[in-house]
Amino acid sequence: MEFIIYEEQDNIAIITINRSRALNALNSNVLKELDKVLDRVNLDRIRALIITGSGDKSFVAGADISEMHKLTKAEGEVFGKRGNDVFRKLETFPIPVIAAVNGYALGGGCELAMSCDIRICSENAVFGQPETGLGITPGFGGTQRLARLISVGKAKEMIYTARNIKSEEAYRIGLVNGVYPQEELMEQALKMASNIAKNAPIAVRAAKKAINEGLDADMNSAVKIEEVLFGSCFETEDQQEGMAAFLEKRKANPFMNK
Ligand code: DAK
Repeated sequence: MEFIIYEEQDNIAIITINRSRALNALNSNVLKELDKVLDRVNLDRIRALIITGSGDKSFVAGADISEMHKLTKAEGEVFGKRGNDVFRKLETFPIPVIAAVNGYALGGGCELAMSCDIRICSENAVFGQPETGLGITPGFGGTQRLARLISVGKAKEMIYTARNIKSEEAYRIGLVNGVYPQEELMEQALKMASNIAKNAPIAVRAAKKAINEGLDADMNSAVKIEEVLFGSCFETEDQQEGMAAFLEKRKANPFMNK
C-alpha cells in the first residue's frame, strides 16, 4: 500500500495514514487503501486498533482539497459516499478503535477521529470543521457525529464559524479523552489498547455494539439491544472462566475469545 502503514504489536493493530507531503490529507486512494486494510485485520487475533497519522504535525489535514476542487455535483456525491462508507465501516468495526491524534485533525481528519470509539491527542493537536469556509458542508459525517459527541450548540458553533480549536479546548468539551506530549501519545494509545485487549473480547465487542446500536434507538429498544448482547456473553468460555476466577478468589486465565 502506498499511503497506509499497517503494523501489529501482540494483539493490537496500528494503522498509520502516511501521506506526509499533504499532511496526510485524504484523497480517493487513501480512502480506498483504508477500506482495504480494514478488511485485512485478523479479527480472531486482534483485539484493538489504533489509527494515527505519520509525522508529528498532522493526523489528517482533511479531505484532499486539490482533488475535490474540480468535482461535479455527481462526483462530489461519489467522493462523499466513499468517505462515509469507510468511516461507517470503522465506526461499526467489531473491535474498539482508538484515534491517536498527533496534530491537525481538520475536516475529514476530525471526521475520521470521530468515527473511532475513543480519541486521545497530542498537545499540538488542532481540531476543526473548516468546510463552510471552503464553500461546502462537512461531508464525511461531521454534521452528524460532532453534534452527537459534544453539545449541539458547540458543534453548530464550530461548523458555522469554521473555527479550529486546540487540544485543551477539545479536552474541555469532551471531544478527546486525554491530551499528552507528542512523544508519549503512542505509548498512551498502546496502554489504553492493552487495557482493552486484556478483557474478554466477546464482551468488549458486545459492549461496543450495544453502545453504538443503543444510541441510535429509543430507550425501550436500546435496553432490549443490551439484553440480547448481554445474554450472548453467557456460556462462553471466557464468561465461565472470568466468573469462576472471581468465585475461586484467583486471577483469571487470559481470555481466549471463545
Ligand atoms: N488537501 C490537500 N492538500 C493539503 C491539505 C488538504 N486538506 N492540507 C494541507 N495540504 C498540503 C498543502 O497544500 C501543502 O502542500 P504543498 O504546497 O507543500 O505542495 C502541504 O500540505 C503542507 O501544508 P501547508 O504548507 O499549508 O502547511 P502549514 O503548516 O502552513 O498549514 C494547515 C497547515 C493544516 C493549517 C493548512 O495546510 C491547512 O489549512 N490545510 C487545509 C485544512 C482544511 O481546510 N481541511 C479541511 C479540508 S475540507 C464532502 C466530502 C468530504 C468533505 C466535504 C464534503 N462531500 C463530497 C459532500 C471534507 C472536506 C474537508 O475535509
